[in-house]
Amino acid sequence: MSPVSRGFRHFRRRSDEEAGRVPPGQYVTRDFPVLSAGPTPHTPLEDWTFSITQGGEVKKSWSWRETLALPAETVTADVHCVTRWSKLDTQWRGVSVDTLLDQVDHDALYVLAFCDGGYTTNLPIEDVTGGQAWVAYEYDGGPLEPEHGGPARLLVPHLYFWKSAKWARGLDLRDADEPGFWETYGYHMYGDPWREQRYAGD
Ligand SMILES: Nc1nc2c(c(=O)[nH]1)N[C@H]1C(S)=C(S)[C@@H](COP(=O)(O)O)O[C@H]1N2
Ligand SMILES: [Mo]
Repeated sequence: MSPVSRGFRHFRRRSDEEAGRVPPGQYVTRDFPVLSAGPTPHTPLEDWTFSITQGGEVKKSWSWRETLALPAETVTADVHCVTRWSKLDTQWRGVSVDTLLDQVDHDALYVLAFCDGGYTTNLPIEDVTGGQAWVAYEYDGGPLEPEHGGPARLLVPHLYFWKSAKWARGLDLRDADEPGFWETYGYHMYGDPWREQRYAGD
């Protein structure tokens, strides 16, 4: 077989594989677009904490050093933005949300992630536990860049990427599912890319 058709077969195989990994209405990009609703915050690491809160009370809080000292995981995941780009095989390192919530006694059903800059997003507890969500502080083997949410962001790759809150500073435990920033503006409360839950009513 000629090198040309071998190259073609290789291309076909990869696009077939990608097709099964790309949710409906999405296209694959190799860029890493920046989508931020406001300016990039620059909180000094000595002032940074990640907190689990409930009813206005801090139940547990980790400094930057304490966060780095927690067991870390390397994660490879596909991410899907509601503006229709998907990025395959993104590589992250961070702390599983399980590791954080294991240190807190609670029976909450939802969390509202909160961030420097005021962004929030709501998630069911079921979707941030069971090895599905991380507080990520490395991307592609280096520190997470400020534009992409550094020093640390939430990573919840099985939901649309707006749920992966950048500059995350904590999770507020909730009994009820209350909309966050984009959800208040009509984005879907849950945001499953495979069911195209882009906007309320999808
Ligand atoms: N704090 C904060 N987190 C955020 C956003 C934001 O505006 N502020 N945008 C969300 C949206 S809509 C997307 S698609 C991703 C974009 O992440 P990126 O800029 O690293 O691509 O971050 C999400 N997390
Ligand atoms: Mo987005």
